[in-house]
Amino acid sequence: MKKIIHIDMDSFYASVEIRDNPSLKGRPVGIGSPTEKRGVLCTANYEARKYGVRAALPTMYALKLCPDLILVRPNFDKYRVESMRIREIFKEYTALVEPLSLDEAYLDVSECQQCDGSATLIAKEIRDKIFKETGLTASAGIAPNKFLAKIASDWNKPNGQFVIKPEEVSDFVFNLPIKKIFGVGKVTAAKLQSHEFETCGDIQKASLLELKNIVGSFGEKLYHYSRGIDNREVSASRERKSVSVEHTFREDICEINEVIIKTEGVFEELKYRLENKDIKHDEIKSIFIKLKFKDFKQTTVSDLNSLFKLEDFILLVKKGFHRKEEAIRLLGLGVQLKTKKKESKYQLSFLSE
Ligand code: TTP
Ligand code: MG
Repeated sequence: MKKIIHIDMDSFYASVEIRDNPSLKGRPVGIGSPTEKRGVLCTANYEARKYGVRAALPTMYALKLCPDLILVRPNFDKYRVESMRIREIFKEYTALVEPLSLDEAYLDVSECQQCDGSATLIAKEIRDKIFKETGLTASAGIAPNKFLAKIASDWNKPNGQFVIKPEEVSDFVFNLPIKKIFGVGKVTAAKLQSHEFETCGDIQKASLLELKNIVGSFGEKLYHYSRGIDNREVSASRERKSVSVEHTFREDICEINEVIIKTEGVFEELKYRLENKDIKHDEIKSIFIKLKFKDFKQTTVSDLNSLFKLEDFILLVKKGFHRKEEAIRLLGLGVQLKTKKKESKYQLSFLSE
């Protein structure tokens, strides 16, 4: 049985800005670009969230919800520095650290001897150290696998932690709403709800085949997650090959101009995602787009000569759209990353001769 900790910083970008400008404390703060640039928010502090302000919301709309919102431009270099500091703390406990973004990571502490081997105490100690060294708060989830640890870190947020012991897993998942499962967005949730699946307990009653018929290949993960099973390892050196953002629309879009407007929004999100994963533009090999048409057929377009620019994405989107001239239900934008060259065995043996 493994001991996995998932750590996630609280309202990360906003907390860094408030720490550095204490006059913002206690006031609603959003991090994002100004309204005139069609900006969207990267995040908001918990004061702003009371008004419904949250990440990915257009800034203009956020200001309508909360007219007193203080807008601060993101400063990614600062967030990177803090991210490095927290990763150094994680490494004091285990080498098995898998960062998911600047502000979150999985830690496998199964072999860690500190705190008498108690993952609960290790998580508490890590959160205390983070606060002492950075002045920022973090939340943690402690569980026998990644799937449960990630859900648990959200359970007592902000500045809290939650433990799911192995013997508590089956009770915990039984009442867990399907929306808490990573990968179940609005569309998948609606499909499952139309079959009266609301909780993991409901899903446990379905066969694997039944789930596959409803949600396709995701059915297999759903089958296992709903039982609290997840055998994924915490991998310290996973190399990412691509990053993408996809949007499924509530209603199919048939106008190319409307598709272009949507492209702008998805592009903004992709930009944030790359920043958050600390991926620089010179690590990008190529860009691509994906369209799914109303008949669920899909097409992808990529061009090695395209650059990471909105205009280039729009050109690819137009090309894909004209392949079928049909309404689309999903738009995805992404980048392929250059692979890091591994030291070849040949070179090593040459050096040792
Ligand atoms: P999150 O951990 O999802 O959010 P958060 O840390 O701001 O708030 P909390 O964990 O307390 O709920 O994301 C971490 C950072 O990533 C966030 O501070 C800003 C950035 N981000 C974006 O830029 N765009 C987004 O859509 C999201 C969700 C996050
Ligand atoms: Mg966070």
